[in-house]
Amino acid sequence: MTIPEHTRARALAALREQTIELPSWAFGNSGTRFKVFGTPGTPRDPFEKISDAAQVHQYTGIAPRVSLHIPWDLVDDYGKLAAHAADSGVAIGMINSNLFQDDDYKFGSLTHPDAKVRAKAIAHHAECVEVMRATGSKELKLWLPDGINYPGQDDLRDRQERLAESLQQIYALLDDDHRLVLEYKFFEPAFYATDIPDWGTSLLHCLALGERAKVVLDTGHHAPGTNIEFIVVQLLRAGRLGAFDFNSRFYADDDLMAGAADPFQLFRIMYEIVRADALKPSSGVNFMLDQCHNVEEKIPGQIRSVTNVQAATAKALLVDREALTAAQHAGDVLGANDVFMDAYHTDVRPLLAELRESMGLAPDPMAAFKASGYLQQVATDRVGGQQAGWGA
Ligand code: PSV
Ligand code: MN
Repeated sequence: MTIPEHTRARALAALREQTIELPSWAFGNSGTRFKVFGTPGTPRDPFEKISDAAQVHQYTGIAPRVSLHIPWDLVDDYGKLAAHAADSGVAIGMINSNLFQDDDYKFGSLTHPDAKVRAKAIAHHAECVEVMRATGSKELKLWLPDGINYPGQDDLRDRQERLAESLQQIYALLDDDHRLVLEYKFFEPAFYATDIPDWGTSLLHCLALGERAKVVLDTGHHAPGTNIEFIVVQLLRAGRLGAFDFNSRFYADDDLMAGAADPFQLFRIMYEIVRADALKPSSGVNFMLDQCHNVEEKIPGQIRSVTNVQAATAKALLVDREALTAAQHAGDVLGANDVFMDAYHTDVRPLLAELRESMGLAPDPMAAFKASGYLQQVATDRVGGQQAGWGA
């Protein structure tokens, strides 16, 4: 499609406002349960992870925040870490708690039958809130591995009651300008029954907590064939879509680069965002990546993911909404589908190059990053020490 001038101007303005948050853990080593492959130059501490994240922002111009995971990003002085982020041109975003790597959580964390274990898991969130205060972060993000593997292993309903009570205590720890965002995932590590398996369960708990509790939608956390954009619509209608964790899945929770497996799905999701005018930062939806780069270079992997989300957004902004509504109301099934697909099939690369140049950036972020020599530099500089991974 040739892009009409007013659509182009509107799209460019909206794209200039878009921001995408990066996960600190994407810059550390990760792998499968079979093997973790190290890469020369991988960060050894949270400071180096932030330096790498800042590279993604430097070349894309739309990734100004880095999400931390505690205790993976444990440091002595969070003020110093926030200052390092600011010096590097980025800010600290969400603080993710970790309820999945402690022996005490074998049978659950916030849902554990033993009140002492639940108290420990709640206290971990008090620590995370302190990190929020020290770094200026406004969002506490929770994902629970809690669940059971066998029917009868624990009482499904009691676990929900314990969860509701634990969440209330965590919510009470927050400052007035803090938000709690609650992620769901249909299975893994629990296989029979997960305590927050779906958006409905997360939403119910958020509604019980209060206005500042919202749902996190991780695109990899659904059964194959799930219509994710429908969930986006419902959560936006309820005013409870807090954040995305973008990534791609082929089989389960693969955590591959966003837009790699199904760029059309990403477009459909972003269309619902645009449709609800939820793109701008004031909408309260945090567009985050939650990914692992097991075999590809990490900084380029993040750049690719950011630009894939950006491209899907650009296409969503090109949908001729008037023509679409007219076709929908006229019962013109194929006409409506044409309008939708026309936007999807548009090559937005020239538009994005124009956007970047207007922001003082190189038109091709990947090429510019590669030409900078940063990867070679860190591979030479970062010798010795322990490369960061999924551990404190
Ligand atoms: C769980 O699978 C999850 O999606 C949560 O967001 C965790 O915090 C994250 O992965 C770690 O990558
Ligand atoms: Mn996630």
